Amino acid sequence: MTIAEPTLTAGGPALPQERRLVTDIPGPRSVALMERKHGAVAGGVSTTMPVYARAAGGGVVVDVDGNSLIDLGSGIAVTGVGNAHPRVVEAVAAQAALSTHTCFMVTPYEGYITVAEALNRLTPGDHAKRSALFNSGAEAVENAVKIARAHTGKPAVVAFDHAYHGRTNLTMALTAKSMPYKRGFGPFVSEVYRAPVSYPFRDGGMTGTDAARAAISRIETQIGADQLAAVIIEPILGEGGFIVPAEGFLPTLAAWARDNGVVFIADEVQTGFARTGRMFACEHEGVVPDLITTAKGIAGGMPLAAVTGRAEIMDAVHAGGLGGTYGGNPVACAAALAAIDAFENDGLCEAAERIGEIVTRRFGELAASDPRIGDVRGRGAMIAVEFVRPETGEPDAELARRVAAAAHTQGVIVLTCGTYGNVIRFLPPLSIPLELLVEGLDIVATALRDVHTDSAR
Ligand code: PLZ
Repeated sequence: MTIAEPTLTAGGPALPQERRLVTDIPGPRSVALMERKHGAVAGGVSTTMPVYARAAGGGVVVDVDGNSLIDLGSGIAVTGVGNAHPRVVEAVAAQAALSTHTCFMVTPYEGYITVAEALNRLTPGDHAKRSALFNSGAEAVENAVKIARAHTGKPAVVAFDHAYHGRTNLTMALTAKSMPYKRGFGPFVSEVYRAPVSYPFRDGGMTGTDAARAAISRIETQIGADQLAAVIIEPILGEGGFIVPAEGFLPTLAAWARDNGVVFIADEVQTGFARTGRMFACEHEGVVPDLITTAKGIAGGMPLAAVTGRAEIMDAVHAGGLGGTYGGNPVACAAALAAIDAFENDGLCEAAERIGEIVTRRFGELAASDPRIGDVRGRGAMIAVEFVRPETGEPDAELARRVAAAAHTQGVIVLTCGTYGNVIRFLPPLSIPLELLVEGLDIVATALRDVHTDSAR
């Protein structure tokens, strides 16, 4: 079988925005690649779908067999501007033709500074800021902790129940969930402590301020503010299940941190860059973090990450104390500038809000008649559905897994998440055509209905 080449436009693949299945999922070429993977790639690196991508753009991923799949995952919240966005592709090509790497620590270049300026301008708060660039979310988080320690001279860091901050040694310690992220990989670093978070669906409707007071009490009794460099929190806890803390939780925690000389770090790696309908999720409650970590959406799919924060905190580190060979690579910076331009000027916050309304309405209506849907929550283009056993309210991970698997075979890329694995999350590209979004949601809803009828339980 021959597969039609995608038409190449000025910058990227102009793919028909449709779901089109021409083979079973996975098709024969994907099956063959999966066999090669088993022989060549470390077994610890697993894939959500057994389908190999060839091209992607708008709201679709086209696989090696020519199937066009609806993308409700954005490569885990990365391609907010759309995959292979034409202006990103153009910027990448132009920069790559000039230089692919010189190392900012050796012979620096303007793009890095322009990205830092953009981040200083766009992140919450109008105080003086500085930024430093890295390669991945985990690396940004590690550096935020280093900076907070250098500034405060204190050792301890608090992370929260259900948190996800990465897979490196320090960030594994910050991440809450053992399987698959931590099990067997210890020992972990010391001076990382965990506090309870507000989880409205599972904490009996505690108010945000009460939940924050409980966390603060834990911190004060078990650590002490005089030992604590930083608290780090995702404004919406992503991998943990798209948990939106009750109103008041984040502002109360941020105010306590400010009053106690503790650096408040917002990990916006997943929530950042228009994903939640605002440029940053902290804005929904007017929270101004001292430091903010970003990655994922920042560069339209190129690896780039950043720590941005108060100038006096960022500048506490001695010269040469921050860096890395590739951090702020010029091609990644060029991609980021094109992506940031799209986030600011292409109405992507509004697009995220529209997506959120559609997903919330669809699953909110279903929830009214389907008691297996315990909760529908999130903001903007970051909405999740939490599945439960109706009799007990216990998490139903098997249902989430089966619904996702059924959607996958129908050509819809959808991801699960959650500490208990019982959450399906929707993270479409903000540029997805809305008809395609609706079709994808229909398929997930049908999968849910059918799992019901053929369920042995
Ligand atoms: N902080 C809030 O969501 C990455 C992880 C997928 P990296 N989330 C996706 C997986 O299974 O590895 C993430 C995040 C938040 C930090 C990170 C880490 O970002 O770019 O994956 O290092």
